[in-house]
Amino acid sequence: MSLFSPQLVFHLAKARRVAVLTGAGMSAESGVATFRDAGGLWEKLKPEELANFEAFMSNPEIVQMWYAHRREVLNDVVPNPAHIALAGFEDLFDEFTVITQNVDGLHRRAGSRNIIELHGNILRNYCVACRQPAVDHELDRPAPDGVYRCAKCSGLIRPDVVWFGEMLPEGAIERADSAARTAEVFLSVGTSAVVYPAASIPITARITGAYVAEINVEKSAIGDDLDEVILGPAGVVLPQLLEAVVTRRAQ
Ligand code: BJW
Ligand code: ZN
Repeated sequence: MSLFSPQLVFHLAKARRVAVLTGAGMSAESGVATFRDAGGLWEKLKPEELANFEAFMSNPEIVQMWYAHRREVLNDVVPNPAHIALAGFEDLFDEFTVITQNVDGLHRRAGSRNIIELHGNILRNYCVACRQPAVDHELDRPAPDGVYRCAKCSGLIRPDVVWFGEMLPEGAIERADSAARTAEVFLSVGTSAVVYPAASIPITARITGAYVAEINVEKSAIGDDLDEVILGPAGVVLPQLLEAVVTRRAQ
């Protein structure tokens, strides 16, 4: 039996503009830990307490170490079938936008081109004092006090990600909002949909007329407000959905 409805395949087969919001569940099958699931990155620490600027300033070495560890994990992982299927979807529509909350860069590595990174990218770093981007070798050699510092001004180096209470990158939410408003079909994949403004994007798409489906191993906080909830791993559902749409188009 099919995991998704014939309506979803029908809408995707005739759509010209499609957008997708992705979250940590998208990269779970690559071996990247999610935030809020059991065994996730924040099982023991409350996200709102760890991922903020004040936490970084009071404990820079711990926060830097945590991000350095996550960058190392990324060296050893590859995009999974869910990322690859989304990259394949891009060729089917006039406009296909991947709006991601993920900071891992796996969509680009899988071949997606039209990507909006709402929460930044963990592979970029910059100095909190002079705002200059840090070059990789500055992160290879920690300072004697165990903290990564800027080679130019000795300011603290932080990842170019968005913490709680911080603004999203310039223009990112506007571009995402516009993709949601013009989309005929919108997919919300692997996100718990508890962090805003990202969680409001599928709702915007639905209010402005898109058919909105969620793909998740369990229903998210916004699942009840969408047209369809597909329960299953993204790496299984998305390749099947892509195949169904390509087949339907060929008929
Ligand atoms: C699978 C699977 C498989 C597992 N297949 N699925 C409106 C209302 C209330 C509060 C606010 C509001 N607007 C703003 C706020 C405040 C705040 C906020 O949202 N707070 C809430 C907690 C209530 N938002 C902000 O502060 C944002 N900034 C902002 O609004 O700026 C304007 C402003 C400035 C100043 C004052 C006021 C306003 C910024 C939010 C930044 C979030 N940053 C983080 C950290 C990034 C860096 C890092 O990576 O370390 O982003 S938090 C963390 O959560 C990360 C994620 O991108 C984000 C979302 O998590 P995600 O992706 O959904 O992961 P999980 O783990 O929660 O869920 C995984 C899902 O996958 C689960 O559902 C699984 O079931 C599923 N899954 N395996 C499919 N194989
Ligand atoms: Zn500096």
